[in-house]
Amino acid sequence: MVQEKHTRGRRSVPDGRKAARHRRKKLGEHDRRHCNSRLGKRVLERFGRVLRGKKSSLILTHDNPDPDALASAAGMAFFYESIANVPSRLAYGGIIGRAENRALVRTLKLPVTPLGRLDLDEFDLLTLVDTQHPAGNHSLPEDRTPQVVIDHHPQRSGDHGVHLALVSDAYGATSSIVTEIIRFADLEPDPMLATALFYGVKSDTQSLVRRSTPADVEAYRWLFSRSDHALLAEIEHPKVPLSYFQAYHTAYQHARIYGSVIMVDLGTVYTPDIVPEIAERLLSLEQVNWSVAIGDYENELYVSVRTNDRRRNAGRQIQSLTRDLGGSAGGHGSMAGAKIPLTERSSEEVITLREKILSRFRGKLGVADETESTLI
Ligand SMILES: [Mn+2]
Repeated sequence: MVQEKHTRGRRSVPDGRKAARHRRKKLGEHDRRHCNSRLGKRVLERFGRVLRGKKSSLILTHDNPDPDALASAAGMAFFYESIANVPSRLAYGGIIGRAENRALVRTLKLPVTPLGRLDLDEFDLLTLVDTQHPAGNHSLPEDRTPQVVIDHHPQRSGDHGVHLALVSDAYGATSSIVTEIIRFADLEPDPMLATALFYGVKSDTQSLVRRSTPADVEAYRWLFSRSDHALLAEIEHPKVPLSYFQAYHTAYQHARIYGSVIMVDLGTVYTPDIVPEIAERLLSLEQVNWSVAIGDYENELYVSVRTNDRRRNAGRQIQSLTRDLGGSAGGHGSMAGAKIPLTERSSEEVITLREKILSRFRGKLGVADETESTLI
Protein backbone atom coordinates (compact mmCIF):
# COMPACT_ATOMS: atom_id res chain seq x y z
CA MET A 1 0.00 0.00 0.00
CA VAL A 2 2.74 2.40 1.04
CA GLN A 3 4.78 1.37 -1.97
CA GLU A 4 1.91 1.94 -4.33
CA LYS A 5 1.38 5.43 -2.98
CA HIS A 6 5.04 6.17 -3.40
CA THR A 7 5.02 5.16 -7.06
CA ARG A 8 1.97 7.22 -7.76
CA GLY A 9 3.57 10.25 -6.11
CA ARG A 10 6.64 9.90 -8.26
CA ARG A 11 4.66 9.65 -11.42
CA SER A 12 2.73 12.86 -10.78
CA VAL A 13 5.84 14.88 -9.98
CA PRO A 14 8.55 13.48 -12.22
CA ASP A 15 12.18 13.67 -11.29
CA GLY A 16 13.40 17.13 -12.26
CA ARG A 17 16.54 16.00 -14.04
CA LYS A 18 14.82 13.25 -15.93
CA ALA A 19 12.08 15.62 -17.06
CA ALA A 20 14.65 18.20 -18.14
CA ARG A 21 16.57 15.64 -20.18
CA HIS A 22 13.34 14.58 -21.81
CA ARG A 23 12.45 18.12 -22.76
CA ARG A 24 15.93 18.92 -23.94
CA LYS A 25 15.49 16.36 -26.69
CA LYS A 26 12.48 18.22 -28.00
CA LEU A 27 14.12 21.63 -28.09
CA GLY A 28 16.73 22.91 -30.51
CA GLU A 29 20.39 23.72 -29.84
CA HIS A 30 19.61 27.39 -29.31
CA ASP A 31 17.34 26.68 -26.38
CA ARG A 32 19.52 24.35 -24.38
CA ARG A 33 19.98 26.67 -21.48
CA HIS A 34 16.21 27.11 -21.30
CA CYS A 35 15.60 23.43 -21.33
CA ASN A 36 12.85 23.65 -18.76
CA SER A 37 10.61 25.82 -20.88
CA ARG A 38 7.62 24.45 -22.71
CA LEU A 39 7.22 27.50 -24.91
CA GLY A 40 8.23 27.17 -28.53
CA LYS A 41 11.69 28.43 -29.29
CA ARG A 42 10.34 31.11 -31.58
CA VAL A 43 8.32 32.78 -28.87
CA LEU A 44 10.75 35.69 -28.47
CA GLU A 45 10.74 36.36 -32.20
CA ARG A 46 6.97 36.32 -32.14
CA PHE A 47 6.89 38.82 -29.29
CA GLY A 48 9.46 40.92 -31.14
CA ARG A 49 7.14 41.13 -34.15
CA VAL A 50 4.11 42.05 -32.05
CA LEU A 51 6.02 44.69 -30.07
CA ARG A 52 7.69 46.32 -33.09
CA GLY A 53 6.82 50.02 -33.30
CA LYS A 54 4.50 49.89 -30.30
CA LYS A 55 4.38 52.93 -28.04
CA SER A 56 2.04 52.09 -25.24
CA SER A 57 0.64 48.82 -23.93
CA LEU A 58 -2.39 47.95 -21.88
CA ILE A 59 -2.38 44.67 -19.98
CA LEU A 60 -5.80 43.60 -18.78
CA THR A 61 -6.66 40.91 -16.23
CA HIS A 62 -10.00 39.18 -15.79
CA ASP A 63 -12.62 40.91 -13.64
CA ASN A 64 -12.10 40.80 -9.87
CA PRO A 65 -8.49 39.73 -10.49
CA ASP A 66 -6.81 37.10 -8.37
CA PRO A 67 -3.09 37.03 -7.49
CA ASP A 68 -2.26 34.94 -10.58
CA ALA A 69 -3.85 37.51 -12.90
CA LEU A 70 -2.29 40.51 -11.16
CA ALA A 71 1.17 38.98 -11.02
CA SER A 72 0.97 37.89 -14.66
CA ALA A 73 0.09 41.43 -15.71
CA ALA A 74 3.03 42.82 -13.75
CA GLY A 75 5.33 40.19 -15.24
CA MET A 76 4.31 40.98 -18.80
CA ALA A 77 4.79 44.72 -18.19
CA PHE A 78 8.32 43.98 -17.02
CA PHE A 79 8.93 41.79 -20.08
CA TYR A 80 7.64 44.40 -22.59
CA GLU A 81 9.64 47.16 -20.94
CA SER A 82 12.81 45.08 -20.81
CA ILE A 83 12.87 43.64 -24.32
CA ALA A 84 11.26 46.44 -26.33
CA ASN A 85 11.13 49.52 -24.13
CA VAL A 86 7.35 49.54 -24.36
CA PRO A 87 5.69 50.96 -21.23
CA SER A 88 2.48 49.33 -19.94
CA ARG A 89 -0.52 50.21 -17.87
CA LEU A 90 -2.03 47.38 -15.83
CA ALA A 91 -5.81 47.33 -15.69
CA TYR A 92 -8.64 45.24 -14.31
CA GLY A 93 -12.43 45.13 -14.31
CA GLY A 94 -14.60 44.65 -11.25
CA ILE A 95 -12.87 45.09 -7.91
CA ILE A 96 -9.85 43.81 -6.04
CA GLY A 97 -11.76 42.59 -3.03
CA ARG A 98 -10.10 39.71 -1.24
CA ALA A 99 -7.84 40.80 1.59
CA GLU A 100 -4.88 38.78 0.22
CA ASN A 101 -5.27 40.35 -3.21
CA ARG A 102 -5.45 43.85 -1.79
CA ALA A 103 -2.38 43.09 0.30
CA LEU A 104 -0.56 41.85 -2.81
CA VAL A 105 -1.22 45.11 -4.65
CA ARG A 106 -0.39 47.27 -1.63
CA THR A 107 2.68 45.41 -0.39
CA LEU A 108 4.29 44.94 -3.79
CA LYS A 109 3.12 48.34 -5.03
CA LEU A 110 1.58 46.91 -8.20
CA PRO A 111 0.45 49.91 -10.29
CA VAL A 112 -3.02 48.67 -11.27
CA THR A 113 -5.88 50.88 -12.48
CA PRO A 114 -9.59 50.14 -12.97
CA LEU A 115 -10.17 49.80 -16.72
CA GLY A 116 -13.02 52.32 -16.61
CA ARG A 117 -10.56 55.11 -15.81
CA LEU A 118 -8.49 54.49 -18.94
CA ASP A 119 -9.06 55.45 -22.57
CA LEU A 120 -8.48 52.36 -24.69
CA ASP A 121 -7.60 54.52 -27.72
CA GLU A 122 -4.41 55.61 -25.99
CA PHE A 123 -2.91 52.15 -26.33
CA ASP A 124 -1.58 50.42 -29.42
CA LEU A 125 -0.97 47.05 -27.77
CA LEU A 126 -3.61 45.10 -25.87
CA THR A 127 -2.77 42.01 -23.81
CA LEU A 128 -5.16 39.78 -21.87
CA VAL A 129 -3.78 37.72 -19.02
CA ASP A 130 -5.37 34.79 -17.15
CA THR A 131 -8.42 35.02 -19.41
CA GLN A 132 -9.29 34.86 -23.10
CA HIS A 133 -11.27 37.11 -25.38
CA PRO A 134 -14.33 34.83 -25.68
CA ALA A 135 -14.30 33.88 -21.97
CA GLY A 136 -16.60 36.73 -20.99
CA ASN A 137 -15.08 37.29 -17.54
CA HIS A 138 -13.17 40.45 -18.45
CA SER A 139 -14.20 44.01 -19.28
CA LEU A 140 -12.64 44.42 -22.71
CA PRO A 141 -15.38 45.70 -25.06
CA GLU A 142 -16.54 43.14 -27.64
CA ASP A 143 -15.27 45.19 -30.58
CA ARG A 144 -11.68 45.22 -29.30
CA THR A 145 -9.33 42.39 -30.09
CA PRO A 146 -6.24 41.86 -27.95
CA GLN A 147 -3.01 41.24 -29.90
CA VAL A 148 -1.65 39.01 -27.14
CA VAL A 149 -3.43 36.48 -24.92
CA ILE A 150 -1.68 34.55 -22.16
CA ASP A 151 -3.80 32.08 -20.25
CA HIS A 152 -3.78 28.67 -18.62
CA HIS A 153 -7.51 28.01 -18.85
CA PRO A 154 -8.79 25.55 -21.45
CA GLN A 155 -8.64 27.10 -24.91
CA ARG A 156 -11.84 28.83 -26.01
CA SER A 157 -12.86 28.99 -29.62
CA GLY A 158 -13.42 32.32 -31.28
CA ASP A 159 -10.20 34.08 -30.35
CA HIS A 160 -9.90 35.45 -33.89
CA GLY A 161 -7.48 38.20 -34.73
CA VAL A 162 -5.13 37.52 -31.84
CA HIS A 163 -1.51 37.72 -33.04
CA LEU A 164 0.08 35.79 -30.23
CA ALA A 165 -1.90 33.41 -28.05
CA LEU A 166 0.01 31.49 -25.42
CA VAL A 167 -2.88 29.46 -24.12
CA SER A 168 -2.23 26.10 -22.52
CA ASP A 169 -3.84 24.23 -19.69
CA ALA A 170 -0.56 22.36 -19.26
CA TYR A 171 0.12 25.04 -16.63
CA GLY A 172 -1.59 25.44 -13.27
CA ALA A 173 -1.07 29.19 -13.32
CA THR A 174 -0.64 31.94 -15.90
CA SER A 175 2.23 33.17 -13.69
CA SER A 176 4.11 29.98 -14.63
CA ILE A 177 3.80 30.82 -18.33
CA VAL A 178 4.91 34.42 -17.69
CA THR A 179 7.86 33.18 -15.64
CA GLU A 180 8.93 31.00 -18.56
CA ILE A 181 8.69 33.97 -20.92
CA ILE A 182 10.88 36.02 -18.56
CA ARG A 183 13.41 33.18 -18.31
CA PHE A 184 13.39 32.69 -22.04
CA ALA A 185 14.44 36.30 -22.44
CA ASP A 186 17.18 35.82 -19.85
CA LEU A 187 15.67 38.51 -17.65
CA GLU A 188 16.03 38.77 -13.90
CA PRO A 189 12.90 39.96 -12.04
CA ASP A 190 13.41 42.07 -8.92
CA PRO A 191 12.31 40.53 -5.58
CA MET A 192 8.95 42.35 -5.67
CA LEU A 193 8.00 40.92 -9.07
CA ALA A 194 9.42 37.49 -8.20
CA THR A 195 7.32 37.51 -5.01
CA ALA A 196 4.19 38.46 -6.96
CA LEU A 197 4.74 35.68 -9.52
CA PHE A 198 5.62 33.20 -6.82
CA TYR A 199 2.40 33.99 -4.99
CA GLY A 200 0.53 33.76 -8.32
CA VAL A 201 1.79 30.20 -8.87
CA LYS A 202 1.38 29.26 -5.23
CA SER A 203 -2.18 30.49 -4.83
CA ASP A 204 -3.48 29.19 -8.16
CA THR A 205 -2.03 25.72 -7.55
CA GLN A 206 -2.66 25.70 -3.79
CA SER A 207 1.05 25.34 -3.12
CA LEU A 208 1.43 22.89 -6.04
CA VAL A 209 -1.09 20.52 -4.48
CA ARG A 210 -3.79 20.99 -7.07
CA ARG A 211 -3.66 21.34 -10.83
CA SER A 212 0.08 21.72 -10.86
CA THR A 213 2.34 20.43 -13.60
CA PRO A 214 6.13 20.06 -13.84
CA ALA A 215 6.15 23.54 -15.43
CA ASP A 216 4.60 25.00 -12.28
CA VAL A 217 7.02 23.12 -10.05
CA GLU A 218 9.90 24.53 -12.08
CA ALA A 219 8.53 28.11 -11.98
CA TYR A 220 7.87 27.78 -8.24
CA ARG A 221 11.39 26.56 -7.59
CA TRP A 222 12.98 29.30 -9.70
CA LEU A 223 10.87 32.07 -8.14
CA PHE A 224 11.21 30.78 -4.58
CA SER A 225 14.87 31.73 -4.28
CA ARG A 226 14.18 35.17 -5.77
CA SER A 227 11.17 36.04 -3.58
CA ASP A 228 11.00 38.19 -0.49
CA HIS A 229 9.51 35.82 2.04
CA ALA A 230 8.83 38.47 4.68
CA LEU A 231 6.68 40.36 2.17
CA LEU A 232 5.04 37.12 1.14
CA ALA A 233 4.05 36.42 4.75
CA GLU A 234 2.46 39.88 4.94
CA ILE A 235 0.41 39.14 1.82
CA GLU A 236 -0.67 35.70 2.92
CA HIS A 237 -1.84 36.74 6.38
CA PRO A 238 -3.55 40.08 5.89
CA LYS A 239 -5.91 41.88 8.22
CA VAL A 240 -9.49 41.32 7.11
CA PRO A 241 -12.57 43.54 7.41
CA LEU A 242 -15.48 42.78 9.73
CA SER A 243 -17.56 41.86 6.67
CA TYR A 244 -15.25 38.89 6.12
CA PHE A 245 -16.31 37.28 9.40
CA GLN A 246 -19.93 38.18 8.70
CA ALA A 247 -19.73 36.39 5.34
CA TYR A 248 -18.39 33.25 7.02
CA HIS A 249 -21.06 33.48 9.69
CA THR A 250 -23.74 33.58 6.98
CA ALA A 251 -22.06 30.72 5.15
CA TYR A 252 -21.92 28.41 8.16
CA GLN A 253 -25.44 29.32 9.19
CA HIS A 254 -27.05 28.83 5.78
CA ALA A 255 -25.05 25.94 4.33
CA ARG A 256 -27.08 22.83 3.55
CA ILE A 257 -25.75 19.33 3.05
CA TYR A 258 -27.24 16.77 0.67
CA GLY A 259 -25.23 13.57 0.83
CA SER A 260 -21.81 14.41 -0.58
CA VAL A 261 -22.86 17.90 -1.75
CA ILE A 262 -22.80 21.10 0.29
CA MET A 263 -24.47 24.31 -0.92
CA VAL A 264 -24.95 27.81 0.36
CA ASP A 265 -26.67 30.99 -0.74
CA LEU A 266 -24.63 33.82 0.79
CA GLY A 267 -27.12 36.54 -0.11
CA THR A 268 -25.42 39.83 -0.98
CA VAL A 269 -21.66 39.64 -0.53
CA TYR A 270 -19.17 42.43 0.22
CA THR A 271 -16.79 41.26 -2.48
CA PRO A 272 -17.38 38.74 -5.29
CA ASP A 273 -14.27 36.71 -4.52
CA ILE A 274 -15.58 35.66 -1.10
CA VAL A 275 -17.94 33.34 -3.05
CA PRO A 276 -15.20 31.04 -4.44
CA GLU A 277 -13.29 31.30 -1.18
CA ILE A 278 -16.27 29.98 0.78
CA ALA A 279 -16.99 27.26 -1.80
CA GLU A 280 -13.38 26.19 -1.32
CA ARG A 281 -13.67 26.22 2.47
CA LEU A 282 -16.88 24.19 2.52
CA LEU A 283 -15.33 21.53 0.31
CA SER A 284 -13.00 20.65 3.18
CA LEU A 285 -15.90 19.12 5.13
CA GLU A 286 -15.54 15.35 5.61
CA GLN A 287 -17.52 13.22 3.15
CA VAL A 288 -18.24 16.19 0.90
CA ASN A 289 -17.16 15.92 -2.76
CA TRP A 290 -18.91 18.95 -4.22
CA SER A 291 -19.57 22.43 -2.94
CA VAL A 292 -21.65 25.18 -4.53
CA ALA A 293 -21.80 28.76 -3.28
CA ILE A 294 -23.81 31.63 -4.71
CA GLY A 295 -23.93 35.29 -3.78
CA ASP A 296 -24.83 38.57 -5.44
CA TYR A 297 -22.73 41.67 -5.83
CA GLU A 298 -23.76 44.80 -7.74
CA ASN A 299 -26.62 43.22 -9.65
CA GLU A 300 -24.76 40.09 -10.65
CA LEU A 301 -25.11 36.63 -9.22
CA TYR A 302 -21.82 34.82 -8.68
CA VAL A 303 -21.82 31.02 -8.69
CA SER A 304 -18.79 28.98 -7.59
CA VAL A 305 -18.39 25.24 -7.77
CA ARG A 306 -15.62 23.14 -6.31
CA THR A 307 -15.09 19.39 -6.45
CA ASN A 308 -12.54 16.84 -5.40
CA ASP A 309 -14.16 14.17 -7.56
CA ARG A 310 -11.45 13.64 -10.17
CA ARG A 311 -13.78 11.88 -12.58
CA ARG A 312 -16.04 14.89 -13.02
CA ASN A 313 -15.39 18.31 -14.47
CA ALA A 314 -16.73 21.32 -12.55
CA GLY A 315 -16.31 23.59 -15.58
CA ARG A 316 -18.55 21.45 -17.77
CA GLN A 317 -21.16 21.10 -15.01
CA ILE A 318 -21.45 24.81 -14.45
CA GLN A 319 -21.57 25.61 -18.16
CA SER A 320 -24.36 23.16 -18.84
CA LEU A 321 -26.32 24.34 -15.80
CA THR A 322 -26.07 28.08 -16.34
CA ARG A 323 -25.98 28.30 -20.14
CA ASP A 324 -29.59 29.38 -20.54
CA LEU A 325 -29.46 31.97 -17.74
CA GLY A 326 -27.73 34.65 -19.77
CA GLY A 327 -24.40 34.75 -17.97
CA SER A 328 -20.85 33.61 -18.55
CA ALA A 329 -19.17 30.56 -17.11
CA GLY A 330 -15.77 28.93 -17.09
CA GLY A 331 -13.38 26.82 -15.10
CA HIS A 332 -11.04 23.91 -14.74
CA GLY A 333 -11.52 20.33 -13.65
CA SER A 334 -11.93 20.96 -9.95
CA MET A 335 -13.04 24.58 -9.84
CA ALA A 336 -15.47 26.67 -11.84
CA GLY A 337 -17.52 29.81 -11.67
CA ALA A 338 -20.33 31.64 -13.41
CA LYS A 339 -21.76 35.12 -13.34
CA ILE A 340 -25.38 35.86 -14.16
CA PRO A 341 -26.74 39.40 -14.62
CA LEU A 342 -29.65 40.24 -12.31
CA THR A 343 -30.68 43.55 -13.83
CA GLU A 344 -34.01 43.28 -15.61
CA ARG A 345 -35.19 40.66 -13.12
CA SER A 346 -37.72 41.45 -10.42
CA SER A 347 -36.82 40.57 -6.83
CA GLU A 348 -39.25 37.61 -7.01
CA GLU A 349 -37.54 36.41 -10.18
CA VAL A 350 -34.16 36.69 -8.49
CA ILE A 351 -35.34 34.52 -5.58
CA THR A 352 -36.69 31.93 -8.05
CA LEU A 353 -33.44 32.03 -10.01
CA ARG A 354 -31.31 31.40 -6.92
CA GLU A 355 -33.45 28.43 -5.94
CA LYS A 356 -33.46 27.12 -9.50
CA ILE A 357 -29.66 27.15 -9.71
CA LEU A 358 -29.21 25.26 -6.46
CA SER A 359 -31.91 22.72 -7.31
CA ARG A 360 -30.41 22.19 -10.78
CA PHE A 361 -27.08 21.38 -9.17
CA ARG A 362 -28.74 18.94 -6.79
CA GLY A 363 -30.34 17.21 -9.76
CA LYS A 364 -27.20 17.15 -11.85
CA LEU A 365 -25.04 15.92 -8.97
CA GLY A 366 -27.51 13.13 -8.22
CA VAL A 367 -28.56 14.23 -4.73
CA ALA A 368 -32.07 15.50 -5.49
CA ASP A 369 -33.55 12.79 -3.28
CA GLU A 370 -31.09 13.14 -0.41
CA THR A 371 -32.44 14.57 2.85
CA GLU A 372 -31.27 18.06 3.69
CA SER A 373 -29.18 18.74 6.78
CA THR A 374 -27.64 21.88 8.16
CA LEU A 375 -23.95 22.48 8.70
CA ILE A 376 -24.31 23.82 12.24
MN1 LIG B 1 -4.97 31.72 -13.03
